[in-house]
Amino acid sequence: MNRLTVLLPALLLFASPTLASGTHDGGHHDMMAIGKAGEAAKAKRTVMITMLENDDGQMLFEPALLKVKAGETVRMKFVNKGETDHEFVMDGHAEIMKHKELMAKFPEMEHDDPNAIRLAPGETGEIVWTFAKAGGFHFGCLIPGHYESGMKGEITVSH
Ligand SMILES: [Cu+2]
Repeated sequence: MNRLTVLLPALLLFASPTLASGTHDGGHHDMMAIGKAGEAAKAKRTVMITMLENDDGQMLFEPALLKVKAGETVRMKFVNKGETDHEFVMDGHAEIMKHKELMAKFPEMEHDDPNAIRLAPGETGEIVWTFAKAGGFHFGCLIPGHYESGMKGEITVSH
C-alpha cells in the first residue's frame, strides 16, 4: 500500500466534519447538514441537471439554482452533455471549499459518496436525496479547474 492510500481516508475524515459527526449517530455517512440519500418511492419531483461546456470555454450546470423544501425527497437526474468528465457534489459551502482543496491536491481522487455523482461524456445518472433543514447549500464540479470555469451552483432549501 502506498503512502497516499493510507493518507487519504484520514484527510477525508478531517475535511468532513459533517460526515464524522454523522457516525456518532450510529450510521455510516447517513445524515449530513444538507440531508441524506432518499428512498426512490418518496420522490414526488424530478429535477433535470445538465453538465456541459459552452463555446466560450465555460463549464456549467443547467440550472445552477435549485429550490427545494425542507424534508422534500427529490429525484435529481443528471446528463453530461459535455466532452469531458464532470461531477456533481453538493454540501455546505464551507465543506465544498474544503473538498475542492483536497481535489486540487489529489486530482485522481474518486468519490463514492451518496451526495456526489461523476459522469463521463454522454452518461446519465441520478441521485435521490432527502433534503433536511432549511438553508443555503452549494454544489460544484470539483475536478480541478472546472469550478473556476463556472461549474457551481446553489441549492436553496426553504421551510
Ligand atoms: Cu466538471
